[in-house]
Amino acid sequence: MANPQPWWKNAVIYQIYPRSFQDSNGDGIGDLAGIIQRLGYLESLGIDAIWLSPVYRSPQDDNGYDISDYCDIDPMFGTLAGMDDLIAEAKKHHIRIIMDLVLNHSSDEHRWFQEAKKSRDNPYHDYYVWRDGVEGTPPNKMRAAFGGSAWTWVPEVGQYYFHQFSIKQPDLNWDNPALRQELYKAIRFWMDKGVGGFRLDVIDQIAKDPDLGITSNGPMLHAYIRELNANTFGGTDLVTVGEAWGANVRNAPIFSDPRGKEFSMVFQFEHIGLDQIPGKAKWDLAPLQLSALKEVLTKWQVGLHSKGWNSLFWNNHDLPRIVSRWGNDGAYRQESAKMLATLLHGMQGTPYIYQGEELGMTNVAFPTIDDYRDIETLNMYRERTQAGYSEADILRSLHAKSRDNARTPMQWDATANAGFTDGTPWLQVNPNYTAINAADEVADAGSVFHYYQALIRLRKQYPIFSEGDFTLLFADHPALFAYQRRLGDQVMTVLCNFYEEPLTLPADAVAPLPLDTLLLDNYDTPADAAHFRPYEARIYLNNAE
Ligand code: TEU
Ligand code: CA
Repeated sequence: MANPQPWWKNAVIYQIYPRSFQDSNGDGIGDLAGIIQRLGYLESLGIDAIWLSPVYRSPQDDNGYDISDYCDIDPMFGTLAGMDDLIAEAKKHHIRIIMDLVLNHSSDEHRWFQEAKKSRDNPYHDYYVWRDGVEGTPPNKMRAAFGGSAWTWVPEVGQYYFHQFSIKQPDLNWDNPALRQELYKAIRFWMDKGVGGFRLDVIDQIAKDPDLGITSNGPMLHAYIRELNANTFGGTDLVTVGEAWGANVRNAPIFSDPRGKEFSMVFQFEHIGLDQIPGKAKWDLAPLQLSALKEVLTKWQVGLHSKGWNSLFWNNHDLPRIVSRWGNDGAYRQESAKMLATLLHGMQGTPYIYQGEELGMTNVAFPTIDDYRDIETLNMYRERTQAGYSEADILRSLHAKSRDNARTPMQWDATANAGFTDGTPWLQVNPNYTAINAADEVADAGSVFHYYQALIRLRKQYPIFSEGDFTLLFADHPALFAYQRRLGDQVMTVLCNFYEEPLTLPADAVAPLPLDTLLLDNYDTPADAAHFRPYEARIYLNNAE
C-alpha cells in the first residue's frame, strides 16, 4: 500500500526554465550556478520542490526538449558536478529537484539516431520509428506540432523517420524493449543522484501508431508506463507528473491511481484550450467564457477526488502569462494576479508556480518577428505568412500565445536586464521590469509575491486545502467563481470576482454561507461580505471545532 498522504499532496512546486532564470557568467543564458544563487528567494516563497526544464546535453533546437545525452548536463548550463551541487544546496533550503524527462523523442544528434540512420541493420535503427516510402511521398499526411510533415526522408536508409515535433526531434520507438531499458537506466542514474522526482514530457504520446494516425493514448500506453514505473521510481517517495495533452477526466485516474503504479499526477490541459476557436489552432483566438472555465475545473475537481490527483496550474514555459491572458495586466494587474492565484490555490491538487508568476509577470509584445526565438513561433510565422495572413494578424496571435511570453528573463530587480545577466540576454527582457520585479515585491508587504507566500502558508497550515472535497457555488453567476471545500466539520469558502466590474450578491444568498473567519483577501481594507471590488478574491473558514 502506498503512503496515504505522500509529501507531494500538500507541496507547492515551482517551475524553473533554466535559460531564463539567472545567468551567473555573463553569457546571457541562465545556468545552474545562477539557480543556486536564488535558492534563498525560493525558500522564502515557501515552495517544496523545483521542476527544472531540461538541462541535459542538447543542440537546443527546442531549448533542451531535444536531448543528445540523457546522462550529461549541457555545458551552457554547467556540469554534472554543478548539478550535484544544485541538488545538495537545494536540500539545505528544504527544496527537492524534479528533473524533466523527454522520453518521447531524442535529438537527431543523439548517438542513437546518428547510428540509426546509418543502415537498416544497425542495432540502433529500431530505436526510432521508420517507414518505407519513396522520396517526396511520405507514408501519410500526419503533421508535426511545429509545422511541416511528421515524416522526414533519410536517403542512407531509404526510409522516413517519424517526428511529432521538429525535424531534429525524432520519435523514439517504445515498442523496442532495448530502447526502453536504456531509458530506465538513464532515469536510475538521476535517482542515484538524489533527485526528488520527474516531470515526463508528452508521456501520453510514447505509444504511438503512426499508421493509424494515433499519437496520444495508444493501446500500449499504460503497459509501458507501468513497466517504466516498476523499473524506476515505483515504490519510492519521488513525485512524478506526466504531461498529457490527451488526458481526460476518465483516464486521469488511471495515470494517477493512488496505488502508485503509474504517476503521482498528470498535467491535463482542458482548461488551457478554452480561449481558442474550437477545432482550430491555439493561434486562433476566442474569448474565454467563464461558464466554460467553471464547468471544466469543477469536472476535474469532482472527478479526481479520492480517485486520482490533480495538478493545478495556469502557467508553464509553453503558455502565455495568466495575468495577461485571463486577468488584467494594466490597472488591475496585482488584484487580478492575486484573484487568479486564489482561485487555483484554493483547489484540491498540487499547485505549480511558473517562474515570475509569483510576481505577476506579464506577456511581452515584441514589435517584430526578429525579437522572437521559439521554434514553434518562428515556424508558425513562416507558415502563416506563406498562407497569406497579414503581419498584424500574426503578431496579434503571437502577442497573445507565443511561448516566448513565458520565456523572457526572470525580473529580479530594476537594474539593467532586470538583474538577469551582465551580458546580452538570449531573449530580451520584458521592458516592464523596472515596475515589476522581485526586489520591489519582496520589500512590499502588499505585493503579488507576498500573496503567493500567504497562499502557500495556508496550504501547509490547513489540511482542508489538500484534502477537502469540492462543490461549485453560484454556478450560474456570470462573474463570480465561487466554491466550497469540506473536510469533516470544516468548510472553506472561496469567492472570486473574475472581472473588473464590482459586484454585489443578494443578502439572502450570502447569509447562509459559513463565512466566520476571513483567511485571506486580496484587498487590505475590510471586506463587506456581499460586495466584491474589481477582481476581489477572499477565502473564509467556518468556525468548526
Ligand atoms: O510540450 C508538449 C506540446 O504538445 C507542445 O507542443 C505544446 O502543444 C505547445 O507548446 C503548445 O504551444 C512539451 C514541452 O512542454 C514543450 O516545451 C516541448 O516543445 C514539446 O513537449 C516537445 O518536447
Ligand atoms: Ca550563463
